[in-house]
Amino acid sequence: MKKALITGVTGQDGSFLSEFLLGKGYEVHGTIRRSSVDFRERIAHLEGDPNFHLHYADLGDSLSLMQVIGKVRPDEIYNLAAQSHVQVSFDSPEFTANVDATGVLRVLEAVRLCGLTDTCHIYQASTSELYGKVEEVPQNENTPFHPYSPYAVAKLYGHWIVKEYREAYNMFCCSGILFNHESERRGETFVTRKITLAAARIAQGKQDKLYLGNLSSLRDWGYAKDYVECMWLMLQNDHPEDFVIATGVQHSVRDFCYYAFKHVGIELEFIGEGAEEKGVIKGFNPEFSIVNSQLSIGDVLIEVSPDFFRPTDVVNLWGDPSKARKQLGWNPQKTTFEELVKIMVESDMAKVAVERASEHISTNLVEYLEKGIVK
Ligand code: NAP
Ligand code: G4F
Repeated sequence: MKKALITGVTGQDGSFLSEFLLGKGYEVHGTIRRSSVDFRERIAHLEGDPNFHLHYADLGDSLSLMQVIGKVRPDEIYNLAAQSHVQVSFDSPEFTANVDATGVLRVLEAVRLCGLTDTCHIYQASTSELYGKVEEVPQNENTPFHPYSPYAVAKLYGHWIVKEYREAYNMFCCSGILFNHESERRGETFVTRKITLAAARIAQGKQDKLYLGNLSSLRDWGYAKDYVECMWLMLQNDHPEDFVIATGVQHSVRDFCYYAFKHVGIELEFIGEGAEEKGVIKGFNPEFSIVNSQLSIGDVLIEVSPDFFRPTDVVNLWGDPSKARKQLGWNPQKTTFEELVKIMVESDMAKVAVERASEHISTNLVEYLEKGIVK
């Protein structure tokens, strides 16, 4: 039975990759960090699987990495752990560098020091943010990098140190240059999930407005569940090579809003420009039952807030996945943009409905307790 170690197993990609590898018959090991609150929501359903094991380790702590890698002796390592939020990297640049740059070095060195140089295949989570202030559109494996945030600069070190260890020590280590990939498990402060949650809350009367930053920013958004397959394919390849993983289709943040609200039955139009731009209700689709009866045509649902502008913003990411399609046989269009938005919106509509139901139950319970109906 093959053994895989996933750093960052509690994250969006770590949870999908765990499911994928368990489905392929792997023994899956994941690293977790101690937290004062429950942080294992995304992998809770896997705990109890006899082939799924968790270990404490931190990318800032070489000894913990040596311990887990030495104990598990994995055939494959997927280094997904990172401070992954670009805007947060401006507030915590040193922490981001320690985890996203030096952390990669610690993983590689731990593999070497544990005597696994010749046997262990390593996947590094590189990013389209490396293209940053883009020098070419669309971007492929040969496009020059121009990182444009503390996050991207740290990830660039991770990318190059992987290449260095591949060449210096002949290790099977490679980087997937992944463009944005989203899902119903995406962190709630990334723009897509922020939008789908807001659309669900607004439709169900739990939120009035959505405040966003740059609406014109362009991204190549794919479905995380499809992308983890490509990580695995890269480690089954004959040679360690880097690949761009993307859909090849580009949309703006504004488009994402339009389609997310469309999937709850609200047609939006955008009026005004720059910081004055607003997303306004143009109409309703009668096929959807909107719980929020307070909404009317002309209501402003989206406004721009400078709080979400970045000191430097990456505004034109568009990937060319031709190499992955040809060499790995991977299908970049398995889930289309509209399907992705629909998956996310439907999941958030259900989540908000459950929250509303539990609020309703607890409100009634308080009332019944007060009236002595329930003791
Ligand atoms: P995510 O949901 O933010 O998950 C990040 C994971 O890293 C979490 O499990 C987190 O653990 C862990 N982590 C953070 N700091 C750590 C540390 N010091 N030591 C050990 N673990 C640590 O990110 P994701 O979207 O799944 O992305 C996975 C990887 O792909 C990241 O490296 C990200 O930078 C990269 N990437 C993502 C995208 C994308 O669009 N999603 C695109 C390109 C590249 P806690 O749960 O304990 O915080
Ligand atoms: O959703 P985002 O925060 O993702 P970003 O910055 O592209 O980073 C994600 O994708 C990278 C791959 O390219 C990963 F490496 C990284 O780990 C992460 O997963 O922002 C997307 C765009 C940006 O241009 C941002 O300025 O949306 C714009 N945006 C507009 N309003 C907003 C908002 N972003 C966020 N998070 N919140 C807003 O209110």
